[in-house]
Amino acid sequence: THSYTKYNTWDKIQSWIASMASSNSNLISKQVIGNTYEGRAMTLLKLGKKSSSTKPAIFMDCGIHAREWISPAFCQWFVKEALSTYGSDSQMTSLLDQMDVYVLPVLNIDGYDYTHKSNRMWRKTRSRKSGSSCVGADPNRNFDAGWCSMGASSNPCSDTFCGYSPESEIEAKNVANFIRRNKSTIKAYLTVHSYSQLLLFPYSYTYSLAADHSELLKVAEGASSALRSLYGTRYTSGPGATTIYPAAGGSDDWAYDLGVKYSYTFELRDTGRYGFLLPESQIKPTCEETMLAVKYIAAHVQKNL
Ligand code: 0X9
Ligand code: ZN
Ligand code: ZN
Repeated sequence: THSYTKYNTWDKIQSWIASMASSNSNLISKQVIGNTYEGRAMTLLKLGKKSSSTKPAIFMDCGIHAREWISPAFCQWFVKEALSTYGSDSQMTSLLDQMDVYVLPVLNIDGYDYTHKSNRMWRKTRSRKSGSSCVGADPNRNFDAGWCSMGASSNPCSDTFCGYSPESEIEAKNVANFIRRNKSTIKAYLTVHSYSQLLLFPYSYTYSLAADHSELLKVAEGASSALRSLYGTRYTSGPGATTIYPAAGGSDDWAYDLGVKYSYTFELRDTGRYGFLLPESQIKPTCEETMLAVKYIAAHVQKNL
């Protein structure tokens, strides 16, 4: 059975998605944005008060990297909190009244399923191509942003393989197509990873500073302080290239260059004690503190609509 304080399998998450969407129809709807390489439906949840006009939106995905289990746990937590605090929490109420929040609970579903069934440390997709016996590409090296120019590998056996071309991975392509289709309404792009306790923003494919660098930094620092206020967890914020490492083909840089100004990558707990194997006892505190950061960013986006 599904639990917000456990690492749920894809089967559990899939039925959770269906039940969330059917039991809260005034605030939530779902749509399939495509299928994964292995044929699983990529279902996007849309949270927000129904409106007759098109609302501005925030897009958030989790589980780009298969082994980063705290990430999908956070997307599930976010949906639960949004629905359960709408009407009582003034900020959440105002957010969902004014904006829609698209949540993709698991982007790399095939990889996530593989980490539950075969190899806990798998990172990439599960696509195959004749000519190589190695499986998968790194979906966060596969977006069309300085593609494969640095911090990525053209070797199909590498964990940071950029793929055979930009958006060669159907999961990246489905997300990119959705964001392109909705680019006039999407004001923020949030992507959730682990671990290292970082709040990153563009660029990672170049050392050049983003045009909106100072605003992105100010908002990241405010979000990090909000996060720290709950349990004292320290985050570092900055551009990806200098804060973690240069790495091209990431979804954050791609969304930013498309015109989505507020583009952030979260690297959740911890700083390496448990790494990807973060104990389930830390799901609740990690998610509660991260909610504060996401809500801080959302409030800033709302203020600047
Ligand atoms: O390397 C990544 O894709 C991310 N770190 S992780 O340990 N979760 O793999 C960082 C992504 C930062 N953004 C870009 N490189 N565009
Ligand atoms: Zn990651
Ligand atoms: Zn809560």
